[in-house]
Amino acid sequence: MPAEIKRSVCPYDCPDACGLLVEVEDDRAVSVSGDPEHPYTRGFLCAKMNRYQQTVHSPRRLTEPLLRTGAKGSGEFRPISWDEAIARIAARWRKIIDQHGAEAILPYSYAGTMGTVQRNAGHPFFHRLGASLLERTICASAKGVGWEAVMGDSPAPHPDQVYQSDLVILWGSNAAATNIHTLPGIKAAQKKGAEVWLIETYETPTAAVADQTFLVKPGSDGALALGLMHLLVRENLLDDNFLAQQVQGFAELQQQILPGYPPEEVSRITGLPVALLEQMAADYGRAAAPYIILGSGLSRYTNGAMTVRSIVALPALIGAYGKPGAGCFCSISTGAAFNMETLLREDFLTSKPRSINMNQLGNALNQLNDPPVAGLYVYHANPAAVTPDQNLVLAGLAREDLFTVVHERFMTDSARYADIVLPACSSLETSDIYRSYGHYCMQRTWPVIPAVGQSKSNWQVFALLAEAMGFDEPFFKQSAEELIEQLLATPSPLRKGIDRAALAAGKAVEFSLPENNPRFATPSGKIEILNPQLAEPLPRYLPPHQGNYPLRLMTAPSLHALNSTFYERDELREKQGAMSLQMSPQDARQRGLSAGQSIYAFNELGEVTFILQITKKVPSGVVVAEGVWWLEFAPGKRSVNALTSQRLTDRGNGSTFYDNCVDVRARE
Ligand SMILES: Nc1nc2c(c(=O)[nH]1)N[C@H]1C(S)=C(S)[C@@H](COP(=O)(O)OP(=O)(O)OC[C@H]3O[C@@H](n4cnc5c(=O)[nH]c(N)nc54)[C@H](O)[C@@H]3O)O[C@H]1N2
Ligand SMILES: Nc1nc2c(c(=O)[nH]1)N[C@H]1C(S)=C(S)[C@@H](COP(=O)(O)OP(=O)(O)OC[C@H]3O[C@@H](n4cnc5c(=O)[nH]c(N)nc54)[C@H](O)[C@@H]3O)O[C@H]1N2
Ligand code: SF4
Ligand SMILES: [Mo]
Repeated sequence: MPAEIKRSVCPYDCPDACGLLVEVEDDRAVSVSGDPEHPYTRGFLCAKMNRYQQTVHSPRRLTEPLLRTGAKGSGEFRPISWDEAIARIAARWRKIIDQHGAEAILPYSYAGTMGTVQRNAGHPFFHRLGASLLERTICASAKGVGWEAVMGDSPAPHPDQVYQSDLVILWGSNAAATNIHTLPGIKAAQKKGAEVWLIETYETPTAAVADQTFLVKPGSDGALALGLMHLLVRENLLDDNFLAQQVQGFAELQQQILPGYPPEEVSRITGLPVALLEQMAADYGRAAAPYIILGSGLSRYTNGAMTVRSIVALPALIGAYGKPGAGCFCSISTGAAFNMETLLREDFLTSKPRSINMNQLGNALNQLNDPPVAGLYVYHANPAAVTPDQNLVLAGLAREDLFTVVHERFMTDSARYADIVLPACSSLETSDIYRSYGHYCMQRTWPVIPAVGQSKSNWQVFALLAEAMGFDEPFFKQSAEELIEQLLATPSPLRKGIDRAALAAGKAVEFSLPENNPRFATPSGKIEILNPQLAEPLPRYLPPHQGNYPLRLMTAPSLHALNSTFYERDELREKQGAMSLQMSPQDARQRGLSAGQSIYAFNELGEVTFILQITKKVPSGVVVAEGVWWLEFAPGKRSVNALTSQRLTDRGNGSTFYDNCVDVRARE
């Protein structure tokens, strides 16, 4: 058969949601490239996805259901049929329900695929079952509540607006790794004369794009924002009209920031010299259209929601909100595009089951009683690697009395602990509908190749499980396509006027941008610097967690992986080199350590072996572990999350991956 080019979407948890062109020959994907007709990603892909076919047709793909034959974690299994796998799961779940009730079963999923239907396929099933609910707050929930505290439901600007900015501030965003499609707009603005700043805790690859990089002490950005506000007041750089008409509570804030955040104090907290703070405030205050692109890393701290809230309030002082190319870009929320109840089916719940925070899986598996977690069903997530407090998570997964099912494309750290492993389809083998959290497009997909081996999609597996559990609602008998049609049949203001023919042809189409009327979607209609509904009505600086170890650990994303995804690819792993810990020359010297040496980082939670990388890009007092490595490729028995804690954020119940301290020693 001659090769054919088919459209698809990158399914991964990345704001860009790139349009793909997949070259298919003899039912195999032979090459993957960017779709030049995508309105935002415009034809280029990141290095990870350029060879997506190597993931899809990897010799590591799981192709048949497996039953555990060895110890948990050993990875020893034998193949079984789908019929046997489903029958075993249903029989064991019935036993668990008889003994403990359905709440003893816990689903664990996150964002292996971002497709609306496949991502949420388990919700109706587990609601109907009465299983424990999972609070899915591992990623950016503190950022969300931080934005909402000030801006309510106000939508984010169109990401192309950056082009109109004259001062772009990448505030805790490693866009070169995690959001590369913002870079063309930023570079175009720069070419027209815009200045680009990066505010970070170490020099990430994105520093190469920035005109100035400001390295702050981890967790101190809230103080930086409040300190800049203090200086804007002092230097009389405020937009008084805007403050009077569009902002609630500036007078109250002013009373607090004048005594509370003088530059000397902010310099002590952030580590930035006073003169630099003064320069930043002056440049920011005088810019015509300053635009903040806010990453989520700085929200993954015990003060994360308050930090975001303080930063989001800053542009209000100079009237930047509402100006083209100015303001703050947090994240795009287009959830209203579909009636999600059609899919989530909360009406299937007959009681209110307990809710378990996914960041605290370790506690849940080891400490819960009445009932205990007796059954765990993991799909499109890799909790053994990505969840904090890995030692506790692995101890839980090793429990002989825990029945674990993992639906996966690869033999991940989590799959190794399963009693039954089910093979999962890749996104090229399924139908779905995608939105993005970085731009305003949606796109529909159909399978472009047949399922690899005996793999099945999330939706298909839940249909089988529903049948085996005797759920006879017609809902569970639909196909994914039928559900997509239903989602599309319900109108939504966001989808009004979209190009239906293009959507049906598999192209990405752009939503009509929400109208800002009233201007700010808050209870007062104004930007709420003072939010009377919160226990803390005004932003203030909260310090991050104070650990008993001297080095702050940055658990940052890798350029060549996406969370624990892409470790199946030898060439991408090789580009990362070894699982390393980056340290400043000064901290290495102090400990008598040298580059390339096997070292271990440790704290009260555990210890992790890394290969030491010494670099001036990391300041003293900070160490950096990029990537969430599979244990199979780790130099020791644990990976980075054995050092991260289950503590939650100040608001939003989010993860605190960046808010941990360690020390480092040479491995004897
Ligand atoms: N290549 C690649 N792309 C990815 C991912 C990946 O793993 N790899 N992950 C995907 C996912 S799930 C998400 S949520 C996003 C992640 O992207 P983001 O949501 O932006 O989050 P991070 O990249 O974790 O954090 C951004 C930056 O914040 C910095 N940072 C940490 N603490 C502080 C602080 O206190 N102050 C300041 N100013 N900066 C700080 C970190 O060093 C990091 O470079 O990216 C997605 N895209
Ligand atoms: N140290 C550290 N820890 C982190 C982070 C970090 O930056 N550093 N990032 C955190 C963040 S922001 C997030 S969002 C979480 C992400 O955590 P997860 O959502 O668990 O992300 P992944 O590690 O990418 O694992 C997704 C898995 O889903 C599988 N998969 C893909 N498609 C499908 C499918 O269609 N069906 C099924 N059944 N499986 C599929 C993939 O093979 C992959 O193993 O990790 C968090 N953990
Ligand atoms: S990971 Fe992100 S940048 Fe890379 S192809 Fe997917 S959506 Fe695009
Ligand atoms: Mo994430």
